[in-house]
Amino acid sequence: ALVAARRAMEAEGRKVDVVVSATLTESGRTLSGQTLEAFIESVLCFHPLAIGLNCSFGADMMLPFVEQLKKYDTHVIVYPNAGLPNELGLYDETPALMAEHVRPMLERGLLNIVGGCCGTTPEHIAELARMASDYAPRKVPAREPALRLAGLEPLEIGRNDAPFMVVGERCNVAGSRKFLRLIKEGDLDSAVRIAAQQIAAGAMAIDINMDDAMLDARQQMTSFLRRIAIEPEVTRVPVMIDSSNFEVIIDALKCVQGKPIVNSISLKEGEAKFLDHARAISDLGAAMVVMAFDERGQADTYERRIEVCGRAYRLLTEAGICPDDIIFDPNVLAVATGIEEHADYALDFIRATEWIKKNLPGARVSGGLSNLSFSFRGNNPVREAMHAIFLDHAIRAGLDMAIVNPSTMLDVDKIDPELRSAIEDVLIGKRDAEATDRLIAVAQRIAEETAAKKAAAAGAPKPQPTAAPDDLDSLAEMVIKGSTAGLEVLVNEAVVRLGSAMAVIDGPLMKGMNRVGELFGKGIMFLPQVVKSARTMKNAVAILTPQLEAEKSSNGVSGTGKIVMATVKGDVHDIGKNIVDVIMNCNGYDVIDLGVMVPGEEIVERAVAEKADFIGLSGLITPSLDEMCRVAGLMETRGLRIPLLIGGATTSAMHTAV
Ligand code: THG
Repeated sequence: ALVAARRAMEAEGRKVDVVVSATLTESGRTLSGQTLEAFIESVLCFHPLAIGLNCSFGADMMLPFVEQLKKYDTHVIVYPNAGLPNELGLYDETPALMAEHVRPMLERGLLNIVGGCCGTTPEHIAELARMASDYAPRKVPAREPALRLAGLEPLEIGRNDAPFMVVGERCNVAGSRKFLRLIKEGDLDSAVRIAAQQIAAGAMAIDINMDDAMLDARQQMTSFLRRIAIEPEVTRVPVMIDSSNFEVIIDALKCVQGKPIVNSISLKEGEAKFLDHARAISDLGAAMVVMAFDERGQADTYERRIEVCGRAYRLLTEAGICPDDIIFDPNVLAVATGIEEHADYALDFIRATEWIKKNLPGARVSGGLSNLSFSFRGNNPVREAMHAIFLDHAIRAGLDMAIVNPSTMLDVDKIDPELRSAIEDVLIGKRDAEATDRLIAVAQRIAEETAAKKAAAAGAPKPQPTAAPDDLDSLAEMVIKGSTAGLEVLVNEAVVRLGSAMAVIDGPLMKGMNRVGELFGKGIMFLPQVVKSARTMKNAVAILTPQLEAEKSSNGVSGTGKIVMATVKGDVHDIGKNIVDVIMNCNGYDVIDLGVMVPGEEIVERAVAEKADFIGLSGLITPSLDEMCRVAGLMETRGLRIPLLIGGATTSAMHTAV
């Protein structure tokens, strides 16, 4: 109604004041279940002339609720019934009696506007007016800045005494296989239970994400929000609407009663779109997460993080967005990936948090915690310990909230000291390859212990020692271990034994890589080790290259394959693509990497110009899946009949096939 009123005023070119009034039931809540305070937080951002109470149970019972209105920076209006109706539906309070019930509110200076609702007559109003003229109107107070949200109950974040905000991550089809399955099966009851469990485990809000290639996210998001709206245990807390698709966000905002957070917007498509989105969210009464992305991509250093957040803050505040409703997310990225450029990710996030809190007044800082430990997927004890230690440091730097799995939050002091020191070293200490190796070693030990415990519990036999390896096995083993000492000797011996360089690649080297894939799949090996293995592979291929070239020219096989790769337009994620780049290179491919946010036309043009053997498209967010389809269409239009490789977190065999 408030949005409609504003639009009607815009259409008519007239402005009239709007007053918002609530009726409370005996429970002290609105009919739709909100507490008075939650209701006020949900409508305050529309800046009505006054907010208050009408009708309800008579002036004498209203006083404690009117007291609750004291702290809000809006005018307060109260127009009660002439008491509760009697059995005949008539109101018995005389003008004098009703006025006496209102008097305490006037004495305490709680009112700006007073009047009467059911059962009142012109005489009641005249009596109230006479009495009100003896008292001063309420002074509208200034409010301490804080991020204020609401479900059925209010939530305040960012003041000194406000708690750190835990946002549950599990109602995310991209972040939980179980939740995805339940949504796909239409089992909303069980999906709602996941939300309830997170809240029981300490979540103060829940992140909801329905972005999946094979789901209608707009429909799933609205169905789920409507479903939880009738679960008081869930809808008690504010929601965080998580989508890369702005249409999903707008649809979602239309079915949320309280004051939610939108997750997220960014500058990746330029200032105009960013501000349009921010205004639309603000118009619908929500706070917003601003990711540290811009036209150049994802901010992944300290300098880039503060540059992008500082610029976004200036643009938003100039556009009239209240700083209290701005939440920056300076990108929690995976550490210990084995890639040197990632070493400072955790520390730089923490430093950026500190900078934002100091330099961008009013703004809050949030992060998606579980991203941090993606290299240790499958090893939950290590992941959970990393999360706890990171949070501990980030909160001290001013982090206000994080998207986490609330049921696995650990107390830092209970973490194994060796593990803790290895993690601290990776996050904020030495941050070098050695630190990563040490953490991997500890992680491996923990994974093995867990596996052994499981096996013991299942009564499985211990693995048998393997037979003594020959040289070819040693070569495969080096790939698995990612070591390079003595590689050249082994590679050259293998060429002699197998008769060609190609046979060495197809034989022991690929055997090693396949085993790496298997171990990674089982969660026994982690990303940093895979990257190391890929490097061993690359070195081995480099040793073999002269011989390979000679073999090729002698048997007339065409040159090494050439691939044109890009993260598609609309998306800035490229960590996966860069890893694929390394691996393709290691396998002897010529990789032309066009970077991020690349328009389809440019990708196809370049592939034609380079006579590429295939195209690789990458993207993490769900809209990228549509963009990949569009690029495939462009290839068809150009008559480009080369294979297309699709990669990214939200891709699936199904989407690729379709
Ligand atoms: N910033 C903002 N929003 C975000 C993120 C962020 N939303 C999504 C994501 N990042 C935060 N949410 C998750 C949810 C789950 C996991 C990681 C981040 C996760 N899941 C396990 C996995 O994939 O290994 C569990 C899988 C399963 O149970 O099936 O790690 O950074 N603003």
